[in-house]
Amino acid sequence: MINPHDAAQNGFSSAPLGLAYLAGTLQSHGLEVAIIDGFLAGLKGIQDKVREYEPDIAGITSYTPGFHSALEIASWIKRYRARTLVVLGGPHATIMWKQILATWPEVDLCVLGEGEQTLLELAQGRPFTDISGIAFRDDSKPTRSPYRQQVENLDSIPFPAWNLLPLGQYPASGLGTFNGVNIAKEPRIPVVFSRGCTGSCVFCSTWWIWRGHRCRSARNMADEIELLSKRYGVKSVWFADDAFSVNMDSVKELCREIVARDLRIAWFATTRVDAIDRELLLAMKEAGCYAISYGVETGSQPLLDLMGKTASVKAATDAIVATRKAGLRAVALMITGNKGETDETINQTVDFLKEAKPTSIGSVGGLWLLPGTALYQEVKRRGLIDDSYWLTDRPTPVYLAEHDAEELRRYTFALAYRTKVHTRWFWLLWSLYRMAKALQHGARTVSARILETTRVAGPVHPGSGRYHASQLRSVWQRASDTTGDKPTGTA
Ligand code: B12
Ligand code: SF4
Repeated sequence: MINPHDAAQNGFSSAPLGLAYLAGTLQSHGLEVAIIDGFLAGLKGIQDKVREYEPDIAGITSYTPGFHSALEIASWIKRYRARTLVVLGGPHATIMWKQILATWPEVDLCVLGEGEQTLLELAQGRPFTDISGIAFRDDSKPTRSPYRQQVENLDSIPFPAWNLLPLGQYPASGLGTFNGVNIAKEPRIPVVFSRGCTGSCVFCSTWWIWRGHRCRSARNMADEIELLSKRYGVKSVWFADDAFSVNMDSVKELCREIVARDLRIAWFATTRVDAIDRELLLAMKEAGCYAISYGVETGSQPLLDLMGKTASVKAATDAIVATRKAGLRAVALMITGNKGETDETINQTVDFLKEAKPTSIGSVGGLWLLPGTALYQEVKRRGLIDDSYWLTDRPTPVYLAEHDAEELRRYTFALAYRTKVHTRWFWLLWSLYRMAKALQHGARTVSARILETTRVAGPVHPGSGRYHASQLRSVWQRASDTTGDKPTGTA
């Protein structure tokens, strides 16, 4: 199982949880498996390990950003050992399987969505035609089997194969001591309590992997944390769920389990603003939670509605204020340059930030266009992009149909400094001033300085990370549609 070498976000990556889950299932059936994490090993390290293992199957994770590094590994493996079955899984393979199989012969097969059972059947040597949830070539034509039913009871999935990863080598993230844990020193390890989300925001592709929302039992989750803590000495944990607390009662029960078992961990989670209340916040704090990231996106209600985000600005304000009052850090994940964004909506967002006062802001500086999303489909229908974009290794495109790069920079600046959007003249003068200052002090550019202020400690999802000016240089073009299927789960 291979995590590509280009897997980091702002230089940070956590242990590859999805691959650990897949390996856990294979291991529990007595199959031999290894995980190679390119984040730790780099491309050369991946190649050395593949030479050492001579695998029958090489499974590679593919996100849309960084997809071409997964391909780079696939083609090297095929050149090195042609009879290794090269399998891609993860979001990009799930959505773009048709294009992938039509274009890159080095990929033998794509696994669609949840992967444990599918990969197990592949590894057990079942014929492709008997396995649901895969895409392959039938007489050189890309085809797929029926989608696989999601695992109904998440507790039935074996725990991730943590024995295959050097957990102590993963980075710590954040600052401070919580529940007796110095999070700046302890490697932060991901877990998931639930899979999927109840929402269907127009820019998000999570539905493709998980469809609806499912939750583990509190006892099963606490068992895993206990194992991580007692066997591997893990103290800092990240709940990598898309929407951690959608099932609030289950989370309360989990918190009780953590306290009752005296599991001394410090942890944080990401959730929806409408999935929190005071009682839950207090329970989370008592169980060692120190921060919550909320997918707020904007402080403009009409924009939220356009995004298909079934949450209100008021709920976001209430959630953030209550989180701070409960003594937890509140991170607001924001997106600038949404559909319908104007100076006015940015100013509304600034007002929201001033009122709610989140501890920090996570902002990507633009709205990413990811295949499979309703937004992507719309932009495609308007002829502004097409699937041939993904044949190249250009950066993930940003939605620029309504705003140019300069405007996005102004917006990002306004959010970072929580100040009203300035006129273009002010912006120009300010930029010149900063440029002169920057030249005075050496090499760093004005924009780099501005953009640094938008960073927050740790990964924030979705639509998070650092904004690169190059990502705004998206190239729109026309061509044919090669996407696998229509998104039925997105708004
Ligand atoms: C942890 C995480 C990260 C971590 C570590 C990633 C890692 N290698 O493990 C870090 C912080 C590095 C990261 C970075 C980014 N991430 Co991220 N991340 C997540 C997050 C929160 C959890 C992933 C996880 O562990 N899930 C739980 C496990 C069980 O699921 P899984 O990984 O999807 O794996 C299952 C299936 O997908 C499948 N599968 C996956 N890989 C494979 C491989 C094979 C061979 C097979 C058979 C099956 C298979 O089987 C697994 C088990 O069922 C998800 C959201 C989510 N909740 O899933 C976003 C998510 C994956 N990230 C996303 C994005 C956009 C990013 C960034 C671009 C963010 C940014 N702005 O920089 C970067 C991209 C970095 C890069 N170049 O690859 C998107 C991906 C969208 C897309 N279309 O690609 C997601 C879905 C968030 C979202 N809702 O939009 N991320
Ligand atoms: S953006 Fe967040 S709330 Fe919306 S569908 Fe994705 S995970 Fe759910």
